Amino acid sequence: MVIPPTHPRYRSLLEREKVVEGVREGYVALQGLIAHGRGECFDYLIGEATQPFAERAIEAAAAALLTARHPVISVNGNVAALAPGDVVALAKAVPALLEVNLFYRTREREEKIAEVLRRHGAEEVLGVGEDAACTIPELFSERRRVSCRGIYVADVVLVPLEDGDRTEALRRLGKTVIAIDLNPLSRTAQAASITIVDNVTRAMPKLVEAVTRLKSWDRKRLLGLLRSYDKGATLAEAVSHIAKRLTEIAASLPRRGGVVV
Ligand code: PTJ
Repeated sequence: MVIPPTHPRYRSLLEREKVVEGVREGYVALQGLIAHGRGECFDYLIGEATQPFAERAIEAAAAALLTARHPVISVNGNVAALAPGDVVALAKAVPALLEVNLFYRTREREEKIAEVLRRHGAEEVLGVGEDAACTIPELFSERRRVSCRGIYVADVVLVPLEDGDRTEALRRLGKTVIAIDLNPLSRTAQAASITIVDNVTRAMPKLVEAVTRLKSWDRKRLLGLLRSYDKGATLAEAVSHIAKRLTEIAASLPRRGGVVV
């Protein structure tokens, strides 16, 4: 499908097409379309731009990744469709390991996602086939199967676009979880250690930028930045931002007395 760049919703339509293409190629779950629609709705409410609360979370996330002993980036179907190049660039910049971890796990999807990442320059992709031999306790979805060299032993895990159960299970294991989720009310957003309320397509390149910028900072300064990040306050700001925006939009809508016939 050809979308003219002049279309007012060009970027959004292009992203939708990428997810649809991922379904056609067999690596995005059908349910990924529904998840994407939910994301689009929240992006609309946020204003389809990275807001200051997201910028602050991105800085904290960069500090967490740079001070980690064993950072891992978890990749699912939607992320592979929407931001494969940025995910690989981030893994290289930190450096961090890449691991495929799927809610609707099939061997075929695992392999296809690893292939997409390799096409974008990834050298090693964990979590495919027998490599996902370790188990996250108390988690009953297919997400429980993880790489013994990756998420299982990670101290910091980046989970762009995630379901709440795994975030909670990873937190219970004492791991720092960084989530990217457009819905500030989701269980993932609430349970993560650091929540970036933004579109994965905008947040990922900004995260690569932040990691590159903060790389020259010493550990003490990075830990100071991390300590100053307040997740509760940042989420509250995201919700207030949406509420304020909607109130302003409602106030600006033209009012007419009665129905024009
Ligand atoms: O590839 P799999 O098998 O691991 O499955 C992936 C999906 C996304 C289908 C699975 O994890 C799922 O069902 O997720 P949920 O529970 O629908 O949650 C997805 C969350 O991501 C929702 O809170 C959405 O608002 C949010 N979201 C959707 N698109 C984006 C997003 N957040 C950031 N950027 C987006 N582009």
